[in-house]
Amino acid sequence: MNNELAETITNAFQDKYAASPLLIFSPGRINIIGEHTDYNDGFVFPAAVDKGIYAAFSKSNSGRSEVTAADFNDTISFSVESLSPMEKESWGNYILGVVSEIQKKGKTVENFNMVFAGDIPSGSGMSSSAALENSVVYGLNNLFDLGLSKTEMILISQMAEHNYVGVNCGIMDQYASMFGIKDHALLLDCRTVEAKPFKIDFEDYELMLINTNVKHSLSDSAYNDRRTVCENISKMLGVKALRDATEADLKTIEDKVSDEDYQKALFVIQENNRAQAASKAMEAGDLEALGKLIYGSHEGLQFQYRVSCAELDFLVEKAKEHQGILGARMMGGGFGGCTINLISKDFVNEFKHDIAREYKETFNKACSIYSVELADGTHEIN
Ligand code: GAF
Repeated sequence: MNNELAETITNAFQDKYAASPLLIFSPGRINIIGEHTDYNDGFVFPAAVDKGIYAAFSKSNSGRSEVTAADFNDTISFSVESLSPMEKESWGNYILGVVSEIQKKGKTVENFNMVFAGDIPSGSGMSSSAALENSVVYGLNNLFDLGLSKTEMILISQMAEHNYVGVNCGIMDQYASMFGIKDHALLLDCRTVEAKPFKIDFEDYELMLINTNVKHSLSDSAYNDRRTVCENISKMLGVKALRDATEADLKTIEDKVSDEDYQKALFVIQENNRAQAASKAMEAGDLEALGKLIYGSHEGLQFQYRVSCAELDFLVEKAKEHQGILGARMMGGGFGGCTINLISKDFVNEFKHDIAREYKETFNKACSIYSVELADGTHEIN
């Protein structure tokens, strides 16, 4: 919990509106394994982290809503009675999208004021967007007594991302951010939207993130394109989603699709199997097996699903060469952001030191390294 940031946001809100706000924390997430499986109705293995969005809210009497992103020192003003998307890439779309989706549920949101800031490293792929969406829907649900369940709230956040932000994301990020449990990762079945919590204690090992500090352009359109490929192949196979297909099923249409699309669908089927196998490995305490699955996930993301980039591949290759690392892979949508590494505690310092130097030498920029703490999901701070 970042008490300093919580206090800064509260003070900024009080200075601006002379009122005590409702304060919400909504976390970012990591994902151990199960990438690009969520929109295929498959399994993912995320956890909420102790970094996220701090958002302060109150009702507005001015007939307008005002939202300030303290990090960018930028304010937008609008009326909840007439909403439309802002230009692409505007942070305001995360807010307006959520309000609009709440309204589509037949709920009445009055005008409000909001000030927010976050401590999720930008472009890290730890889903600051889902954290922001969830903070808005959770805050407005409390403020206006809307009676939304947590599951309804995450579906609203997801639809805001589809309809206002333009990314046809799955449900993983919003779920993990809303339902996170301290010290646990969640094996989430994205079809039933139900999860099994796993206590994460790897004893002599820990999870470490390395941020490439790059975000390559076109990642949103590449994401949507891949989702379309998966949906088209599901249709050809006559299944609801790729989660329902086996490798043998896919083989039957091999000559009807391009090799690239075939490999993408194959990746999804295999990644979904890996996510489930990972839960078995964790239940058995078999970290070596878990590590192999994690390396396998990266290989698939790199060569079959093609959502990696040179910086991510470099970090994973270096992890493979280094002593004490059981698994490493890119995390999240891809084209930048972080790798997640399952590393022996004995080698953390040495690897940090080596990788920082090697990354700098190769890409002429710094990577950032974080240990992660698994935290509770979106909640009110008193
Ligand atoms: C992004 C999306 F928002 C998620 O829904 C998920 O598909 C992920 O990429 C890839 O696993 O974070």
